[in-house]
Amino acid sequence: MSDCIFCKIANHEIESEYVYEDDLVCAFRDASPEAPVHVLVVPKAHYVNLADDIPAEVLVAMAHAVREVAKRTGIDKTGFRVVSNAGKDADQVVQHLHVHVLGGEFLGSAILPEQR
Ligand code: DGP
Repeated sequence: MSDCIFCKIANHEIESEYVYEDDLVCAFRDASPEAPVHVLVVPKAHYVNLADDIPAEVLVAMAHAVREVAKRTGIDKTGFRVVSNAGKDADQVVQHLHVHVLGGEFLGSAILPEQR
């Protein structure tokens, strides 16, 4: 989509701090980190969120990218959280499918950082 910021980052029209990339997905540091490690994994093709009809190969690539991000940022052993906001009630701000990978400190049991 021409006016989508994550399409532009995923296709290098706008550069970002990339952590991982392959043919289907890329991962880059969140601009407003909520944890010492906060990386977004996004597909290169445009989907709005997980309520969309996402091809299985894209979902597999995203899961693989999460594992790579965890390894490359050193949180694979200490633990991490994966969150994907979908739609209004989840307060999804960027309308391009993405998962947040959060870690690098104890995150507690609350899902939302402001509840910690
Ligand atoms: P949400 O749609 O609420 O799941 O969160 C969107 C996240 O995207 C939020 O944590 C901030 C991040 N973000 C928004 N714009 C940019 C950007 O231009 N670059 C980067 N790296 N992150 C962004």
